[in-house]
Amino acid sequence: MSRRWTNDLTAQDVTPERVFLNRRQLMSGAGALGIAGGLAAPAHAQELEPNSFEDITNYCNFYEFGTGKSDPAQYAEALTTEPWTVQIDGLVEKPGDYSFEDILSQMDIEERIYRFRCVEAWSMVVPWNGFELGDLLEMVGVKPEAQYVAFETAYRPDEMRGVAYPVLDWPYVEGLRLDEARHPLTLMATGLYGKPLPNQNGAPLRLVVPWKYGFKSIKSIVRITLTDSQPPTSWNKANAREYGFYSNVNPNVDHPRWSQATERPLGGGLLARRKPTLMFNGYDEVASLYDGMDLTENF
Ligand SMILES: Nc1nc2c(c(=O)[nH]1)N[C@H]1C(S)=C(S)[C@@H](COP(=O)(O)O)O[C@H]1N2
Ligand SMILES: [Mo]
Repeated sequence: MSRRWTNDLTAQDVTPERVFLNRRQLMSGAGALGIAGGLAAPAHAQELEPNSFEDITNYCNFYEFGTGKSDPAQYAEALTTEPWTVQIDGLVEKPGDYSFEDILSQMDIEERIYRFRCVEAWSMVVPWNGFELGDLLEMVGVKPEAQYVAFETAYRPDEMRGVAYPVLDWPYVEGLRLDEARHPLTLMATGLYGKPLPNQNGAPLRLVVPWKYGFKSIKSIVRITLTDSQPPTSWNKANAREYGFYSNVNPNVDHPRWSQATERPLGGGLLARRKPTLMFNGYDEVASLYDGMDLTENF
């Protein structure tokens, strides 16, 4: 398959792996409940202080393993990722249960260095390994009536201690419009920093949509369904006022509880200055997908 997209970022731009990992390893007393998110975000989340590095760095989540800051790193080990099967169904020509190995053998794995921006205001640059979701959709054959792609995370009470708590409506679900899903930037990630995905980052297969906020990147995917209607998404179900279906990075639209105009790059030191957040996280090539849409209404 030919390359349809080229990195503009290089190894020099990458957030050091140590910083990436420390997001979760650092412990902190500040409550993180609901920060994916922000179901019950503490009021100070809007003004992350330079000294609360732990707050910033641990805001990334895998709530199936708990809402505590160190929970995913501590408990995601329990997830069995081999064997792994992805059910692909709905409006496709070749529905079925596809083994992860089978998918891998048919896809082109490449490295993509992407900017990643979380709704809580921090940002980083992550080298992912993966394949284009568009290639997978091509493999299974999308029927003409399909307009959206729905994703579902594994739901395994025996392995996921966090699903015992109704913090979200399990299983975690996400969705994309079909044109967003087919865009060459949209990646199914299988690794990061040159290694297979750690469980806490969504092994063995997770979504990465670099022009959208981090919570769109659904982890440990077991089902992909092509539909003709807009699928539900976990954070929208939890708090529709704060999290819309589109979730495009948009400095012009404030989150109800904080501005989204700036971000704090991780790895620039604890006192790293905030910088302006770019529309679509700087990925201007997706702007045409939203021509004629009111992005304040469709946030
Ligand atoms: N299944 C599932 N996927 C999820 C989440 C989750 O809780 N469960 N959290 C989301 C949020 S809020 C973020 S910011 C990203 C974090 O990804 P990372 O930890 O690999 O950086 O995963 C997203 N995907
Ligand atoms: Mo998040």
